[in-house]
Amino acid sequence: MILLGSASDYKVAQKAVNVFEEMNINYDLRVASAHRTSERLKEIIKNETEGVEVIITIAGLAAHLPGVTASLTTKPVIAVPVDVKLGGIDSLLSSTEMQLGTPVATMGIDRGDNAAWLACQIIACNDENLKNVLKEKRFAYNAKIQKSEEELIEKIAGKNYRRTERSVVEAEEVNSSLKLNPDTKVLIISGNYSNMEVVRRIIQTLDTLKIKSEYKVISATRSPEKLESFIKDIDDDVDMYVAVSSLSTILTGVIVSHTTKPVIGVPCTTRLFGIDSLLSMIEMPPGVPTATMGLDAGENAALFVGRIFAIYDENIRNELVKFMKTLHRNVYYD
Ligand code: RP5
Repeated sequence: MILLGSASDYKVAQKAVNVFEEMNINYDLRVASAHRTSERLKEIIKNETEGVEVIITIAGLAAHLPGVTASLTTKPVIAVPVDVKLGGIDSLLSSTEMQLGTPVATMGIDRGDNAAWLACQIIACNDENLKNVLKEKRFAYNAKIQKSEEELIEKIAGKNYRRTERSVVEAEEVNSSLKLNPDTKVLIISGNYSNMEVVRRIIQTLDTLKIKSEYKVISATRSPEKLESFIKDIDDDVDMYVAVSSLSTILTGVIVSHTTKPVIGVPCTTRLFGIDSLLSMIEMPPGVPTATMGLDAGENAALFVGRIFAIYDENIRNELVKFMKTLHRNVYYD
């Protein structure tokens, strides 16, 4: 289901609609503002989302639509911040920086297309056919980019343009030597050891939800071949990834570029209050979404993973509901 805070957000929603039409995925579209029509929103989420697998919320300004929606459901909620004022940064921050218990996977500003791509990746977790279609689409991007390069060069037609010679460098045999436990469903990758506290909180929350995970520490800049070969080796064996990264989050970019499985990203605070990692993780080009959580929000990343599994797995749904009840008790002291 695609939810808009206002009909004026349709220009962004249209991008999601186009992807669903291309991918042949059924969708519903509603307009309900979290502030102006809160009862209507509650009515839709509570009574009209049975059978819906993923909810995409699209809103600008103080965008509380994603968070309020996430508080009313255990389904995965994706947010698309809309550029209405401040270049959309207001709505980006109000979508990502969610409180513990209500995870929202946020896309780049106006990236309605990526919200639909992520929704497809989530649905594909339980749909082999869609999994294959997503892989085909990935190859189609190669052809598209190659064609655009040719057109561009033709257009430049500069007399000093020289294409560099192709010289084949023998690739070094890379053996990642990293293996996964056979029952691992979620792979957590951290770029360094400084963010291990966040990793610990992800693992602990996944354990509570009874979801098997394991973690590896691999740097995307210091051991790029190792990371690439590892992802290629194990991609068919995991359902999804959680990537923990700080500074320029090359790690998430690399993982996303080698898989069509959902990648949930946790930007961490090292410098600049973490704004560098948040923005470099979230602002992905069309077709390669990173489901970005709030800064250092390890638990919410695990809960978002839980929401994806809960679509098809009743046991995990029950664990998720149990976890939420404990949280509510802590908040209300009852
Ligand atoms: C938000 O306020 C909406 O999601 C929209 O992006 C923005 C402006 O809404 P309108 O005044 O155009 O209805 O709630």
